[in-house]
Amino acid sequence: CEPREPTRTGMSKEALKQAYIDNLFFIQGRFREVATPHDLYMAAAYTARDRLLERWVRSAQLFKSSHARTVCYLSAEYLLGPHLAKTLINLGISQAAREAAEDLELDFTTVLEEEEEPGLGNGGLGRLAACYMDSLATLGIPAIGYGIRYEFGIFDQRIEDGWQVEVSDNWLRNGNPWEIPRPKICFPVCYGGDTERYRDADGQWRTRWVPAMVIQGMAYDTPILGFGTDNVNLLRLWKSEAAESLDFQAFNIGDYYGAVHAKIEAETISKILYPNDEPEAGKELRLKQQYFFVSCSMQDMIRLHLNTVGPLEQFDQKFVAQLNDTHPALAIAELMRLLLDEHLMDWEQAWGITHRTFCYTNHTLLPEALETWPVALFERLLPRHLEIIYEINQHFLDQVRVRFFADDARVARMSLIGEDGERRVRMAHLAVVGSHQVNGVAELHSELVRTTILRDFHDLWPERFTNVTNGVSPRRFIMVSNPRLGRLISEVCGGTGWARDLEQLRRLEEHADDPAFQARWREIKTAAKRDLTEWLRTRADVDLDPAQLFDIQAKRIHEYKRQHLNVLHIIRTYQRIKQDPNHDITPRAFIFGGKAAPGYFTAKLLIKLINAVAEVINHDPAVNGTIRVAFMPDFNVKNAQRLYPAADLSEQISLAGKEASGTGNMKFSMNGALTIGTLDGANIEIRRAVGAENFFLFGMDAAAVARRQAEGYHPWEHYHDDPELRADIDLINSGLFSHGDTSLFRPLTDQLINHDPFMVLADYRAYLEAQDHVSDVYRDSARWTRMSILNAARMGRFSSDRAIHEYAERIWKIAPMPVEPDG
Ligand code: 26Q
Repeated sequence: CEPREPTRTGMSKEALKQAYIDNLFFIQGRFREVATPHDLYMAAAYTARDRLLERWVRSAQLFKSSHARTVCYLSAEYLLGPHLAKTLINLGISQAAREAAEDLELDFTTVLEEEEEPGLGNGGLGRLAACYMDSLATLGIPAIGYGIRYEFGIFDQRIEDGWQVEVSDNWLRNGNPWEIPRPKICFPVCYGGDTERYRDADGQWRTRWVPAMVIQGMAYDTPILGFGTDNVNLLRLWKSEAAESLDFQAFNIGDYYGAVHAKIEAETISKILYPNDEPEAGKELRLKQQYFFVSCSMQDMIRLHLNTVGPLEQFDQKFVAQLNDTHPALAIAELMRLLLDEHLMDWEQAWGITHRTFCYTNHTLLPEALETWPVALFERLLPRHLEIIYEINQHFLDQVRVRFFADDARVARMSLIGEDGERRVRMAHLAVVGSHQVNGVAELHSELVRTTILRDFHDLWPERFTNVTNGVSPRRFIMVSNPRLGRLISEVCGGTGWARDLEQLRRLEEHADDPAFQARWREIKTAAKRDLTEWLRTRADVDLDPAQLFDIQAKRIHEYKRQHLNVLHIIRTYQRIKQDPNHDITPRAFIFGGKAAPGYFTAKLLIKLINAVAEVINHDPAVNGTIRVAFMPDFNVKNAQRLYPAADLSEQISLAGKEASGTGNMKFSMNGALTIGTLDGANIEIRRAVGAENFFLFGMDAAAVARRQAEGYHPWEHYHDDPELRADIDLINSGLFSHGDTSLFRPLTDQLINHDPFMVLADYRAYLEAQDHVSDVYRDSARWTRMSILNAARMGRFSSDRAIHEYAERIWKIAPMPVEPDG
């Protein structure tokens, strides 16, 4: 008889069944008859985890023995989404696991649904970090993702009476089977106090930081496996806790209350993710968080380096550190501090190493989103880092003065310290000065980075600037999210190789006009629309019809993203139906999803408006179900996976020049949605890839926006000149959507008519025309389906694998190190 496969590593259905039963028994202490859905999920998670760990250990051994150059991705956010389904796919045992579940009479889908996702991010930037971790492992590039293990991630969103209500996200409540605590990997992190000068053993003047408070960070590791490879990388998240020694000290002198208080204060630092996607003035805890994870991470990198390579002089040969926006930019000052003060290096050498280690990705041009911190706060919290930043600034500005003689205005503009009003540290300037490469996240965005916010820096160091257009993981956003489509693609491509080589999607093109293939394509779309309809029926109390055109806008609620432009189109369609019941309207379901920052009043009012409009339209007999409006509550990765496959039309309607890249645009298009969009962010590149004839373009481009703004923009002229626009805005204020309250939505409409900073009214007419075109094309099902297939077929470039390949080659100079399969 055949030898049995090892229970913890075997990949066959039989091995998985045995492992599952074992884990249910030995980890959860349960047998089938009494197991809760959570027990069943945990047993599945541990079954996958054992197989992950085996590959992880082999990866770690290889990387250690070969002194592999390693990418350290520094990000305050990781929006990972559920692990189980993705891990099974990457292990290549999705099918075997499903069959094992069937044999055990388990409902596989219910088991998967039981997982609580780690929502350790706000939106695009955090999700990008997760896609990049997935691609780093898939490409076999040794990497560590460093971040914060927030005890509470992004809030869960409920909708009550049409308003957003935030519910705390207690994601660790039932335990997290994917993380491995590392109590021995912990580092002290200091705050406050003063600095003092002293002479070292060689008689050199040195600085020592005498902090007021010390806490510690402890590592929690999550293994990240690539697809179709045995490479496993590490996501290392830090949890803050009281430094043990300090605890004891307080206890010894009898200050029990003080000791417990210190413990609580320490634990507060990694307690909760800030739910805003732009900085708020002077939030001290946020700065503490940033320094906390950056300090632990830099100390950990130095420890790893000393354990393997040795001399710190070679630090930048072992590591490259990518800053995901400015949130971790303090790492530059922290590495300098560690090299200067703790490892007694001289300035020039320390600066050389630091500068060669860091690279910086910018994700925004919005002035209100650029991070700056009051010098006074810095001085109080991080006095030593402020000194170091001053010294970096001095060296840097000397360089500027040499290059641009007697240009004081330029020096003031470029300084790391802003002097207009309250003195502030400019984190983007620190990031650029301390890095050897700076990139934007889409072609237009990178161009605008060079010519607007970082123009002076580009004048000084043009070679430092580059572009890497964002990408998304086809494993997550096709295979996991849309398995039906995944299977069809595998059939066309002859296997799952396309998921590692997304250019293979091109092979779909040959079938774009084949009626039989088109029919299958539509069936897949309709099935996904049915699934979503069913979900929304119970979760959002709305009845959609899968025959309708599913028109979806899902992203953070923000004025620059212009959800209100979408609402104006809905209201226009509604008025057309009311005015002429025989008006030939293409049936549509308008679907929204997205969270608003809890303190962002206008965004929350927009959610209320969408729900108020939904309430009226969905219950108006005159509409007769032709159009429907739905707000999907709690847009997170899990729910996003339900949306993308069901979309016919993807709304990417930000004001040109405002959306750095967008990544939802890519996820929709990969799933066969057509885009209605402006020439903003990556939309431009998506349109170029899929062909202008397969993209519904409208509105001003970034240059036209700049011209209009320079001329002086007067939104009320549009309001006065366009009777339909006026009627739409007036209907909002009529009280129809607010039980007669004519003032509820005034803040929104007044802003539009009088200020309209994102030029909604200027693009209104063009948007309506593009939407009418959409409606016409949708009626020609063969034409639409062809366009849909071509969209998916031409999205190869937008795989995060392509993006990571570019980072690895052009920026990090790092080669893959594949882990050979065992046996
Ligand atoms: C900063 C300081 C204090 C508190 C919060 C923040 C903060 C947190 C999150 C600032 C910004 C963010 C998130 C930004 C973000 O998600 N940007 C998006 O990044 C995507 C990936 O590059 C792009 O596709 C989007 O265009 C961009 O908006």
